Amino acid sequence: MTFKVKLTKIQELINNKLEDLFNYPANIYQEKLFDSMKYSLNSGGKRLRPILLIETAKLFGDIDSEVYTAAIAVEMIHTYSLIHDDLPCMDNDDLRRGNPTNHIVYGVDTALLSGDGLLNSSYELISKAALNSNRPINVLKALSHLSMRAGVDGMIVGQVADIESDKSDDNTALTLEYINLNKTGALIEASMVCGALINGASDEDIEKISKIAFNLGLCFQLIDDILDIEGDEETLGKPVGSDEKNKKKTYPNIIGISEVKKLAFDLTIESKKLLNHIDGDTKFLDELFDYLLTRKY
Ligand code: GRG
Repeated sequence: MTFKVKLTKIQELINNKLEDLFNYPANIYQEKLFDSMKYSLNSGGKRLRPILLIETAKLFGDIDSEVYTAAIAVEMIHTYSLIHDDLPCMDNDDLRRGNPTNHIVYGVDTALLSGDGLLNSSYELISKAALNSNRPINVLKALSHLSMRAGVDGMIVGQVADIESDKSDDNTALTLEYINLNKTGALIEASMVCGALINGASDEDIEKISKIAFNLGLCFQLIDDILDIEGDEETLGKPVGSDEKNKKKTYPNIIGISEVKKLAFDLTIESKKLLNHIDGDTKFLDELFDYLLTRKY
């Protein structure tokens, strides 16, 4: 099976699992909330984080229901972060994946609450999976790691640093690295590490996976910055040039676009080398890292 076929298959599997969420009988208030949550969950993301979680878990064991649950939960957290990131008090974006953003369709109040709903439901799903698991400690370790990386020691502090740095004249590469490692890298790291934790990887392997994933997270943000300059609006599903318009501090602004491309390439090579030191079939992840380096959206 080619990489592209395998990628599509796993994306379809994740999409099916996401479509099964929030379909239970709802009262009239939940109905609007669930519609809003489902609107953003099922609007065509690449599903990178759940794919990373599942494929990392595969390196250390079989894929049982706990792995799928954590994968779905990570995508729910990612979706919440995008809904909140698009709000008028944050980036104030009208388009995401080619569709109107959640608050444009459902209003700012519902969009805010549907993000909150997705975040809480993600933790509810994983904690219930732990209660029903024959390896509850592994699942709880994953929950603990994920909540740390998605929270005030990860994604949220990355967002705060981003907002604060926009208000200041601090534009050092070091500040930008802190922002990107936390805002974007933390959830990517958590995805891979949670897959490894659930399947009982050793501390040594967890450390390697964490390093690989942080590299990948940084590279992912660099490519995002490049696409905001050189990307195609239709393919991206959002306007290009928004970093420039919003006077964002980005790597291309600080070190120039050709240096950014070189850095992204080097980070990918480094991740692939580290991946080589993990036992198990790493072929798909290796190809995924190449795909992420050359992605167009
Ligand atoms: C708590 C009020 C409040 C807000 C939270 C934490 C946060 C807002 C935002 C940070 C998350 C964020 C938008 C990070 C940027 C990462 C990024 C490049 C996202 C796009 O990821 P893709 O390309 O998206 O994987 P798809 O569309 O494929 O799912």
